[in-house]
Amino acid sequence: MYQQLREDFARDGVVVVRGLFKDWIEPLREAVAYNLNNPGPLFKNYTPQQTTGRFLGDYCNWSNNPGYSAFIRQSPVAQLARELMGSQRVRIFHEHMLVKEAGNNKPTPWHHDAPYYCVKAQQSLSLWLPLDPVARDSSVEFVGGSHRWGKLFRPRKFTGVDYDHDAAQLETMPDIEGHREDYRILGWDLEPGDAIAFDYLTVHGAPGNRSSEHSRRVISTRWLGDQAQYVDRGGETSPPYPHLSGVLKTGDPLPQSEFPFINV
Ligand SMILES: O=C(O)CCC(=O)C(=O)O
Repeated sequence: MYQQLREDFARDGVVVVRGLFKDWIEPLREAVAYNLNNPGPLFKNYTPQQTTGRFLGDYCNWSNNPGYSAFIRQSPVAQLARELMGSQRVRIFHEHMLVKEAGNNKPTPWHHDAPYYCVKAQQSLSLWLPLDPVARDSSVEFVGGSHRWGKLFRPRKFTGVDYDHDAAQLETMPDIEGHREDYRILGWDLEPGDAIAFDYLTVHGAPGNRSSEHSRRVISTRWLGDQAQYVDRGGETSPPYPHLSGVLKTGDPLPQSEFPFINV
């Protein structure tokens, strides 16, 4: 089952996985409802000016949210991540809830995730798992093969503003939206149970939620393979891990207590 997916993932840096998570949709909907009712310390409204059609996010709550924990430890996600990354072992970095309410008109800017993170890894994978049907024109989309560009672009907040520090003087993301025809853009219609796996280096973005009827509720879980090292990015990271900064230095192994390997 995994061989074709693994080849596609290696070539494109992104792959759609159909139907694997059907049994996890109801439990994850409950887990997201719990999260929205009990926001974590890092909860964000990326659309503070809006009262409807908001874009809400939260992350790093999985160990306090039984539904997220069960998904991470008991669903097929860890095995899928290991197979696609081709690693011996698989560890959780964090989960990220991303809810775009009906009628949301806020695109998620084109970006890739690696430069936001306090981690460097050869093997990485995020699984973007929608809990509602998502039409192609409301779905996250990717530049096929961009994980192999050999570039790191300056992080941009989901509010659309660039990070104010840039210790590494990273490149600015090209204007992909303005030149879509120059890129191999991949995206899919998704039903609950489907998911998209992508490398931390793969460039991606998302339009607003064009559905006027339902939210686009998503859980992205972020995974790492055998070798993953802490990186001091010289300033803000997303997620922030203030308790690790100053304790770990670039090149240190990640602590198992915070980013455990998951049995598969
Ligand atoms: O859901 C979105 O709008 C963006 C998702 C994303 O950037 C991610 O999961 O890394």
